[in-house]
Amino acid sequence: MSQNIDFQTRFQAKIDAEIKIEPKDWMPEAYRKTLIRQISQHAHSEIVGMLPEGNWITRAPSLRRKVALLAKVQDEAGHGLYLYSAAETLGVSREQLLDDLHSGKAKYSSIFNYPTLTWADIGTIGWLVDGAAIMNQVMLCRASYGPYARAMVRICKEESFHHRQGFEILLTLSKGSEAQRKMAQESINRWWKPALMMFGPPDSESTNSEMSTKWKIKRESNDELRQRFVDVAAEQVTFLNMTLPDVVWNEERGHFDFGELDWEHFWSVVKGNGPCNKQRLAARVKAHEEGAWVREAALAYAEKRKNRTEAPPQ
Ligand code: FAQ
Repeated sequence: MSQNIDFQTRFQAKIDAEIKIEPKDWMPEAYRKTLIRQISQHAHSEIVGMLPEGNWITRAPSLRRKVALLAKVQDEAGHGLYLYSAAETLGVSREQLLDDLHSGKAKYSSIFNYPTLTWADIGTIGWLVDGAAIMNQVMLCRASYGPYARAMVRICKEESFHHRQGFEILLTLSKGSEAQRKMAQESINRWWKPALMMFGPPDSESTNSEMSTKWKIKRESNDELRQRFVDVAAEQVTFLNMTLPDVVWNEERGHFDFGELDWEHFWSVVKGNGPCNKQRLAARVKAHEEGAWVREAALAYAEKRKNRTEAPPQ
C-alpha cells in the first residue's frame, strides 16, 4: 500500500515536471484507462470521419478537388493508425478496440453522424470540423503520455493542411454564382452548432476534465477551447462575406456570443440516435468484414517470413 503511494507521488511529480510518461513506466490504472478511452475514441473518430467526406470523392467537381479530397481522406486513415498504435502501447489490442466500435459500445465524435448533402459541405468540414479538431488538439501535442503526444504533432500538421483546403473551397464558392454562395452559407449554417459540440459538454457537465487536467492529458477546458474557436471563426467568416448563425460580438465580455447549444440533441447523437449513426456503423462493419482477407493475407505473409528466419540453415 505504502509502496503504491510512493509510486503515485513519483508519477504525479513527473507529470508536474513535464516529464513524459512512456509505455513501460509505472502509471495508475485510472490514467491508463482514461488514455485508452480518449485515444481510442479519437482513433475511431478519424476512421468514421472518413465516411462523410468519402461520399464525395466520386462527385468532386474537378480532378484537382478529387485528388485533394482523396489525399485528405487517406490522411484521416493514417491518423487512425497512429492513434490505434498509441492505444496499443497501453496494453489493449486493436481487435478489442475495433470490436467495441463495431458493437456500438465505444464512442466516437458526434460530428460524424451528420450527412454531407452538398459539395459545400466538403469545404465546411475542412474549415469548421478540422478547424475545431486543431483547436482542441494543439494542446494534446503536449499531453503527458509520450506516444499520444508524438502522434498528435504529426496529426496537427496534417489537419492544418486540411483546414486550408476546406477554407479554399468555401472561398472559391463565395466568389462564385449566387447559387454557389447560397450553397456555402446554407452548409455553414447546418454545420456550425454541431462543430461547436465537438469540444464536448459544458465544463459543468464534463466528467473527465478534472483528472485529465491534473494528469496533463488536457490543458484547457471544453468551454475555453469552444470560445476560442468561436472567436477565430467569427473573424475568418468575414473573408467569405458570410455569417455564422447566432454569433454576435459582446463588448462587455470581449468575446463573441454564440447562442444556446442543444445539449439534449448532443447526448442523443452520442448515444447512437443522430441522423447517420446507424449508417456510419453499418459502413464500418461492412468495410471491416470485406477487409478480412487482407488481414489474413498480411498475417500469413508475416508468419511465413518469421518461419523462414527461424528455420535452421540448410
Ligand atoms: N462526441 O468528460 P468529457 C477530427 C463524451 S477528430 C462524442 O468532457 P473528455 C479529425 C466523452 O467521451 C475529432 N462524445 O470528456 C477529423 C465522455 O464520455 P466517456 C475527435 C463526446 O474526454 C476531421 C463524455 O462525453 N477528437 O475531427 C464528445 O474530457 C475531419 C463527457 O465528456 C478527439 O477525439 C463528442 N463531441 O473531453 C477526422 C480529440 N464530447 O468517454 C475526419 C481527443 C465529449 O466518459 C474528418 N479527445 N464526449 O464515456 C478529446 O480531446 C476529449 O476526449 C474531448 C472530450 C474534448 C472530445
